[in-house]
Amino acid sequence: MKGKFIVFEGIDGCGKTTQINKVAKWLTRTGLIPKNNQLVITREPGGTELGKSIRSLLLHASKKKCPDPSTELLLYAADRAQHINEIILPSLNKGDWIISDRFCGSTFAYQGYGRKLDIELIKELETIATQGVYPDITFLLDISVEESIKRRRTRKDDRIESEGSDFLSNVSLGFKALSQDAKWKTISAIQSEDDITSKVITEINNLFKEEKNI
Ligand code: T5A
Repeated sequence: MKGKFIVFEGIDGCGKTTQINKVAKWLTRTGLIPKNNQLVITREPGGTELGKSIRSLLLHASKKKCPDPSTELLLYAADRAQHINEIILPSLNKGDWIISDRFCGSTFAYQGYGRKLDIELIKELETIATQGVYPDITFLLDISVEESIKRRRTRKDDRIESEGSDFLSNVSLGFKALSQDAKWKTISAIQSEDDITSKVITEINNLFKEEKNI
C-alpha cells in the first residue's frame, strides 16, 4: 500500500473533529503528500453512503429500533467493512493520505470495554472487516469523563453518548489499554487547540518526513 493512514480516537467530545480540520489544513500545505495524490477525510461510522444509513441506525434509532449490544457490534463491523472496501483500500492503493475520525480502536473501547462484549470476537470481526489494514499512526486525544460531559453540555446526546459516565469511564480504560501500542500516540487534549495541533504535527513529521527525506 502506497498511501498513509492516520486515525484520531478518544471519548466523545475529546476534540477529534476540531483537530482533524486543523491538521488537514496543515497537511495540504506541506510537501508530505505526493503532488498527484490527495488527502481524504473520513469517519466511522458513516464514511460511505451505506455507512450513513448504518450511522443513523446506530446513533439515532428510535426506542423500537434500538440495536442490542451484539447487533450494535455487527453494525459497526458492517460499516467498517464497507468503509475499507469503498474508501480506505482504494485510496491507500492510489497513494492518497487518509485521516479517519475513529476506526477499530473505538470498537475495542466502546463495545469491548463499554459493553463488555468478548474481545476475541471483536478482534475476529476486525480481521474480517479491515482485511488487515492497520493505521500508520493513531492519535488518542485524552480528556477526562468530566471534561467530555462539560464539552457536550450544550448539545443533544446521541444514543451512545447518553449511556452515562460509568460507561464512558470503562470506554476510557479501553483506550488507555490500546494506547500502549507503539503506533498509538496519546496527547492530552486539555490544552489549547493550537498546542494540541502542534504536538500532532510534530509526531507526523517525525514519522513521515524521514521516509520522504525532506
Ligand atoms: N462508536 C464508534 C462505537 O461505539 N463503536 C465504534 O466502533 C465506532 C467507530 C460516534 C459514536 O459512535 C461510537 C462512539 C461515538 O459515541 P462521533 O460522531 O464520532 O460518534 O462522536 P463523538 O466522538 O462524540 O464526536 P464529536 O464530534 O462529538 O466529538 P469530537 O469530534 O471528538 O470533538 P469536537 O472537535 O467536536 O469538540 C467537541 C467540543 O469541544 C470543543 C469544541 O469546540 C466542541 O465544542 N473543543 C475544545 N474545548 C476546549 N479545549 C480544546 N482543546 C477543545 N477542542 C475542542
